[in-house]
Amino acid sequence: MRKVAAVVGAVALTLAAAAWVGLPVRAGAQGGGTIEVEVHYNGAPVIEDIKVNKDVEVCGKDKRIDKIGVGPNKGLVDTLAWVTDAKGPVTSKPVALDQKACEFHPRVLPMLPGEIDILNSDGVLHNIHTFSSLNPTINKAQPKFKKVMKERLEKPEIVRIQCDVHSWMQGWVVVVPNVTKIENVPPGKHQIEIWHPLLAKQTKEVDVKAGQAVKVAVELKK
Ligand SMILES: [Cu+2]
Repeated sequence: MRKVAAVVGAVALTLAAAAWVGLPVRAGAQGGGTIEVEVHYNGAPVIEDIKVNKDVEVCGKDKRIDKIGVGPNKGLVDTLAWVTDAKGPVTSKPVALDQKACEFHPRVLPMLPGEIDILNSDGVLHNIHTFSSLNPTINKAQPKFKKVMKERLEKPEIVRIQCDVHSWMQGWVVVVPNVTKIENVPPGKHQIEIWHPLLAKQTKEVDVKAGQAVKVAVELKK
């Protein structure tokens, strides 16, 4: 069970490597409490090994995709948690989604509504393709010389993203509605949502007390 440093509206990334960067912290939430979320998965990890048939020099010959990644103490990787009712400013710094060695980094990216920079660190052709219902679809080639594509995602939504050139490339951009850090939550009852791309989302009610930390342990299931 990994602790999740959270952000709201955002996040509790259990994936240590996927640091949560670029979000401004909500101002004026003094006297708030903290929510610590531990997300477990008791099933076996789901790993897919893929033979690469394209751009092998850049992508590598094999890909190992952690579809359901489980770390020490059954900590679930690629999980986000957010407070559903917190309000925050609507502006944010752009976040970056990189394509490196023909994988999305990070695989699960939280962001506030606004701008996203889609990077191509590979020097090969990628084709960004998003699947969403509230935000317009993005379906654009990103040639090898195009290092950055600036796009906008304005509506809170979970957006699946794939590359149409490399079939194994899949990621998620989670547009969250607000930016209260989970550690600056106003006292009172709040609902948090805990999400993983391939498991059933859970909702929990949390009672936050000023100056205190509430621990929430969650087990996600298929
Ligand atoms: Cu690609």
